[in-house]
Amino acid sequence: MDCIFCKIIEGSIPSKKVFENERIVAFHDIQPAAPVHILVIPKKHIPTMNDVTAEDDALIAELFAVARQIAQEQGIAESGYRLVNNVGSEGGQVVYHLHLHVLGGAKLKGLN
Ligand code: IU
Repeated sequence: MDCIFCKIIEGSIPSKKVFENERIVAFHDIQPAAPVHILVIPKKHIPTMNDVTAEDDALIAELFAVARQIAQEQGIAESGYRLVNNVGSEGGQVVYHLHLHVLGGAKLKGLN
């Protein structure tokens, strides 16, 4: 499959993984936009949030649970952080494999 995140999941493209189980992988973003910038992705290839179905409810809940755990492990849970999911071209999505950005470690600008 011609998907960069699927290749990261299978290990043919290296990444700095911080979490992995049977369903989810998390790794450091290669171009961090904040002191902490980790991507949390399902192993299932879902292109965008628009492609999520009710069948994925448990998976999406787990994605958020893993993001919460990572924020705690990275020491940004108490100070605060941002979870971002870009959807489609006007949403700024570049990689068409569903991912949650976990951003923190500094006062984040924008959106408020
Ligand atoms: P977006 O939400 O699709 O715009 O975010 C894609 C992110 O994936 C972006 O922050 C990139 O820096 C990041 N990324 C990566 O970590 N490793 C890669 O090989 C590629 C993109 I391509």
